[in-house]
Amino acid sequence: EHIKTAISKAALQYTKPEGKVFEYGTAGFRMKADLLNTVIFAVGLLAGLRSKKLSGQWIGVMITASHNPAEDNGVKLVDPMGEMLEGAWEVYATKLANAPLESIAEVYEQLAKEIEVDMGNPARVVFARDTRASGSRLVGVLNAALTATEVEFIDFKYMTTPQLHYIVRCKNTLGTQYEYGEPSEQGYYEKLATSFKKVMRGVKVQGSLTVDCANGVGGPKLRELIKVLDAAGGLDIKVVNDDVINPDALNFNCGADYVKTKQRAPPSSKAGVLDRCASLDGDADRLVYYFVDETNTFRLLDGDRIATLAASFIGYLAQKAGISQKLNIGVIQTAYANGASSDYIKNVLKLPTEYTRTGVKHLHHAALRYDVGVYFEANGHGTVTFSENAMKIIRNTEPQSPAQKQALESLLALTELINQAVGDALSDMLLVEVILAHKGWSPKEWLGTYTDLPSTLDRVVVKDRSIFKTSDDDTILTSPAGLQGEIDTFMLMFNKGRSFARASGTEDVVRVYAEAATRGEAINLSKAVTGLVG
Ligand code: 16G
Ligand code: ZN
Repeated sequence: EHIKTAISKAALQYTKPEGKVFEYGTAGFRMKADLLNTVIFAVGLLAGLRSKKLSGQWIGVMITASHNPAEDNGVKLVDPMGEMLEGAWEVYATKLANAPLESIAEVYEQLAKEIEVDMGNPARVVFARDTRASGSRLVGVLNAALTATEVEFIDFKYMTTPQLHYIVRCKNTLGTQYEYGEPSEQGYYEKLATSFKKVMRGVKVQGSLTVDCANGVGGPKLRELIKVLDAAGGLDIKVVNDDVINPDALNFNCGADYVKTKQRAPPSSKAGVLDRCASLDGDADRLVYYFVDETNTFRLLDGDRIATLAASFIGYLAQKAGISQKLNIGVIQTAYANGASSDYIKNVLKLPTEYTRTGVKHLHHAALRYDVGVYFEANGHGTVTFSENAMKIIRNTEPQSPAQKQALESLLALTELINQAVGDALSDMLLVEVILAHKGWSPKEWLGTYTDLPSTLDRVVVKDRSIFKTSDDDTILTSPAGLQGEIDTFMLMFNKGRSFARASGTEDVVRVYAEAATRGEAINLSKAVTGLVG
């Protein structure tokens, strides 16, 4: 009862924005930062409940709005294994966030009953934030909620989103056979650096890598990582766009989202022809590579490219290690993946590939069904997961030759280099560097593995986007009735034509993707489908 009083008292310090309905979406809650106080408070309450429900396991709270503009902010919860919050709990988060402050303590109590939380259990929460100016105020609110509900917590200050996911997983596996690492920022860097050095044995990185950090938290963290890497394997990283002092610089004219959606390098880029470049997003969970070719044309190497590169290398190592028959390797994509990448995976890599709905949690979930699940969204968010079975095979196979031994060791080191909890731009970057070094490839050879189909992505403003409902993998509109048939008819009119429309989960628009054999055809297909939707 005194907790209820404490909740009420703390909650009433804040004001709920009038008439606003909050929803825990694909990326948690995200909006203009000045609207977030009561939402963060609700998330703090829920984090404690989630931890109690899971017998006191550590739950993470990350305060970030990723690639969104500097004046936005957001919050998401991290489950014990470093995964996104379980789907059913998104509904509870939404419920608490919309509860009137006067009755939030009752809603909290009711919810605890409804989901049968043993309130006698301990509750433990770790949290961190990106570099946004609003972050410190929001941390204050989170603090108030956790204190009112007597939750044990640790403030990890500034972190990348994947670093916090890493911490959560480490905390919950400490002292078990699944120990993931030292639950500290330094532990994170050391894990990456140690495994990087192992896989780099005998090879050297060619040329330097310029990394655009979106003027976000990835900048200072990458600098820390570089110290620990200590130029291992000859890796020479030039850090650019790492201004975290000027609050408006974040994600402005730079970063992975800018590069992917604008299909160009940040205007500030000084990279020369064939220079290897990469961009992180504002919280460093997305990564894309790019370069300018001899004709001065911008060339993007997006999430599809990272997926194919990773899958091909892991497949190659598995073969060399003599375990490819025992490991089922799969590649998970979304419908936004370029058709040429899916064809390459099927026909050249000869690996199974499947589409899931957009949103990392869907891909991650599907990836876990394979021994090795490689998943990336085209926008650069992704990672590789290894099943328990895969880990056993990699650890326990007796090598019959030095080459096989080395392949097994490399695979084992890769399982440590890769942040299996969540897509992690810093870890993915080291993975790409390792593979390019092993293959002796410049970004040009990497790009040469297959040719992307020309594609378009358009936003269509509609009256009510909620009427646009899609099948499980986003590719088929089940509502409005009849629309899909019309889209199908158009697709058939273009060579290699493929198009789909889905309601955005983050913006009030319907997105239309189209690809075809030529740019002209892709544009025409897009025009036709956009016309049907809008
Ligand atoms: C969110 C998702 C991202 C997805 C994007 C799609 C997470 C952490 N993030 O940002 O994976 O690509 O939404 O946005 O799941 P859309 O629904 O507006 O197309
Ligand atoms: Zn992000």
